[in-house]
Amino acid sequence: MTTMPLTWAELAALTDFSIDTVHGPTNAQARLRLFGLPESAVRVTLYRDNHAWCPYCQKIWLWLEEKQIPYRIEKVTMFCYGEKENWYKRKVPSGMLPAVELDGRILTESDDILIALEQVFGPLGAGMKDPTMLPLRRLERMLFRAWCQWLCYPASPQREQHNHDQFTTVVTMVEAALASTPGPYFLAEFGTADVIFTPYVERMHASLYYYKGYALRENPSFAAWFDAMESRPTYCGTQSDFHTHVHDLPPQMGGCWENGEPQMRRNKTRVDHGPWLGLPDATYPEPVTARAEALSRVLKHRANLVRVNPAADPLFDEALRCALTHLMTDVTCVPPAGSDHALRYVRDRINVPRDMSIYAAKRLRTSLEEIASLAGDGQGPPIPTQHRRDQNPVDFA
Ligand SMILES: N[C@@H](CCC(=O)N[C@@H](CS)C(=O)NCC(=O)O)C(=O)O
Repeated sequence: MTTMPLTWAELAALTDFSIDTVHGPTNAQARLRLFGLPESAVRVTLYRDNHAWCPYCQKIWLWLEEKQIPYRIEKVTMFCYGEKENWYKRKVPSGMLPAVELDGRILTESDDILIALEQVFGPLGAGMKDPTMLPLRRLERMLFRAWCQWLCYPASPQREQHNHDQFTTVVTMVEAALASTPGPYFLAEFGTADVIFTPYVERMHASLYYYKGYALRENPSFAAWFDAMESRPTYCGTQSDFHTHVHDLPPQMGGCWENGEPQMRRNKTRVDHGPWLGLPDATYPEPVTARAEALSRVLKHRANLVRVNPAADPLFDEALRCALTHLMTDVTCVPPAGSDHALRYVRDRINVPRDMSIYAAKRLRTSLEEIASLAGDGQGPPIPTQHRRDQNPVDFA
């Protein structure tokens, strides 16, 4: 017997997921954040990328969320994804992100932005210029350089080993810094030091797992730090997943180089094809709302998803309903022949946290893959590595 997928109306009846984007938990969809205050309290506008991917933007974003400073968000396209908006180029001629407008004054450069915000709103734990911060800021840059050196250049086997050793030497220094304080954070209390390490440590974790077979989170002090960060709803609201990072990094970094080792190959297969639940990109318990969130986000963008998909609209519409039926009910319905590519096209283009949170994305990727596998093993068009115009935000405006 063939099971029919639910209709769109039946699917819509299965989710009442909603969050208060303005006053509720940290989220990538908000255009305004008030934390219970009136709109008249807003003195800050954060200009950040549409994809909620830019690491320097994440730094400012997380800081504002932790300090609960009311702010507006204006989203701008990064060069890799599409055309930079003219209104933004008039404000910031370089087009670089992030920028902040503070009481009408435009600020750029994430470190300078943090310093200016601290002057007005006070520091978050130890401030940017605190003597305890300066060695940590230098250490973060050292780790960043060792990571780039390993990830972003092709290397002979000897050079690869050298780059690995250089990176793990700096990791040992970071481990020592983390272990030297009483709690899991970089200083005695959570603060700006943790915010500064967050964006690139998250990207290192993802990229080294996938391109080098190296698990940053298996270092004990890093493990405790990641666990502590994941206990903060602010961080979880900004957190991306391995799949998003590893495919967003190559155009941004000018290339990421695989080392071809067996562990690397296993990790790569896992990130690209699943299972996604259980990957170490998130280890906190799955929220009970994950599936309902994924469904509600697809419903919101359903017409655009169908329009941009390379497959014929009616075919993809039915296949997508099969995947969503599986997502919500665990019932398996066979999608139309030829829809395997179309479902995997979406599986590969869910962007965390832009589209949905990490567990919602894991659930949706799982159902898309499960249903696609019933139609065949056809993959979607490859994810580009020179740009990500396949993620152009104008398609979802
Ligand atoms: N030093 C700057 C670096 C900012 C930066 O490199 N931003 C990148 C994004 S991560 C950018 O805006 N690139 C232009 C673009 O991609 O459109 C800072 O700390 O703010």
